[in-house]
Amino acid sequence: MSGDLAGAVGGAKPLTLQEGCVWYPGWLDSRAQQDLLDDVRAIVRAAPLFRPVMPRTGAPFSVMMTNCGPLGWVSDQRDGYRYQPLHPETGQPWPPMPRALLQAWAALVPGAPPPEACLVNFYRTDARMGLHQDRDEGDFSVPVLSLSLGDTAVFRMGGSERRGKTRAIKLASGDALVFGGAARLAFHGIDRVLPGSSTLLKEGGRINLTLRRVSAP
Ligand code: MD3
Ligand code: FE
Repeated sequence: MSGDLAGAVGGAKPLTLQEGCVWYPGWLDSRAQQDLLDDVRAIVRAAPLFRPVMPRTGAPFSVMMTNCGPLGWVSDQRDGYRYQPLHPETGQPWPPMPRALLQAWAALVPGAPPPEACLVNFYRTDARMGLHQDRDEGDFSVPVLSLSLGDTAVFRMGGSERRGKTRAIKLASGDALVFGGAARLAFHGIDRVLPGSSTLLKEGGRINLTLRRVSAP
């Protein structure tokens, strides 16, 4: 069950990290974080975590994933990165997006067409995500919204070229980030998770949810 996110907006002011990239530290208060975690647990029961592998090489990701919403992001060795309406292992449709996520989208990306996919990433404390761009969507004009739960992560972000300068910020439980404009195609990744930095997840680790528009509005 999810509470009213409108009442859960954190006190910290939004910070613009670069053009199109706005960070809302503590956007979800602890009650909203717990409620969203309950939603995530229900999603994982309906759509079990899977471990994607890289196209061609078949190298496994250290992050495990699932999705909710009409489409989900998947990857395997043969067919590579893509969005599809069915879970790759169960063959079932992804569960619907919880109301709390749709409310967060309406609040932080006002006027955007509805999100079609929410990718849910699970990091154990040894998981990482290398620097990459998100380019599997059909439209880059709509921002991506990220929400973090659990242990703090060192998030690294650069520009639209891999070799450019990067900066790192610590993303904590409850933080929201919006990536629009030029930031939509910025290189980004997770350097590491800081063990023991949050008590939200009993076994530690981190969850990141990214809401995305996949097809042209
Ligand atoms: C900037 N996830 O799922 S969230 C991803 O914390 C991903 O799990 C990381 O990168 C995580 O693709 C980083 C921040 C994020 C997410 C999507 C973006 C930044 C982004 C898409 C475009 C630009
Ligand atoms: Fe990404």
